[in-house]
Amino acid sequence: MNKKKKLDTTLYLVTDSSYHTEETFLRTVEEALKGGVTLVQLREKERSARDYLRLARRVKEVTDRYQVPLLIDDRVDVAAAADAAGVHVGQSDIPAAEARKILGPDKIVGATAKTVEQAVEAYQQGADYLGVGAIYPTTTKVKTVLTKVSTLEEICRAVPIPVNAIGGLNAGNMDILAGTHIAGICVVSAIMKAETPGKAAAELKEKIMQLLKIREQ
Ligand code: TZP
Ligand code: MG
Repeated sequence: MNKKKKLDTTLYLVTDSSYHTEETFLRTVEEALKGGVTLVQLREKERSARDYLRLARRVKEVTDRYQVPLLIDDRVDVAAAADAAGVHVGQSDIPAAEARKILGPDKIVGATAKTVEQAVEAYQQGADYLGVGAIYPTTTKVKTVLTKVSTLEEICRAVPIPVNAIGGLNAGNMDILAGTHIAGICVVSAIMKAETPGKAAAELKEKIMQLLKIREQ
């Protein structure tokens, strides 16, 4: 039996702890959860595996209280050790198929795709959802190129799994996604850098729900 909870990627928070103390970081994640974030990815690029695991366990204590799945960026070993809900892998991480093999059928495996080919491959390898972007230039530390909204939509049509848009998105500019078949949005700075992350998350949630609802009409 597949124990995987139904995946809700509507408002997907990808974290960045670099401009926080650990306590303000954890508080920000908690405020975001209160504001309605449906999925959290812990994204750490500089930490040792041991420190990544330690932080993952602390973040999971928070996400568990809100019954929101926690995914770990890049590191399948950290995801497994922390008993996180799953992992997110990019094009330079271990392939989705290997992540699936290691974590098993009950964990969530997400993948980054910037082209239809990458999207189809990740889907065929067992990815549960895709992150596609960057839609806008981003201030978050990442090696990425811009993805056209038309490519995003082609990807949505090419795979039967949830596709999320990512990159520079905020409540004021996400209308560009109207009419596409995305399942949700991923944001980093729109929440992590917000003065009131709870309010920011609630505003983003309302906006994205509206956008998804209009499409269904
Ligand atoms: N992948 C593509 S863009 C991006 C990642 C991880 C960063 C998005 O961050 P922000 O702050 O929401 O632009
Ligand atoms: Mg990665």
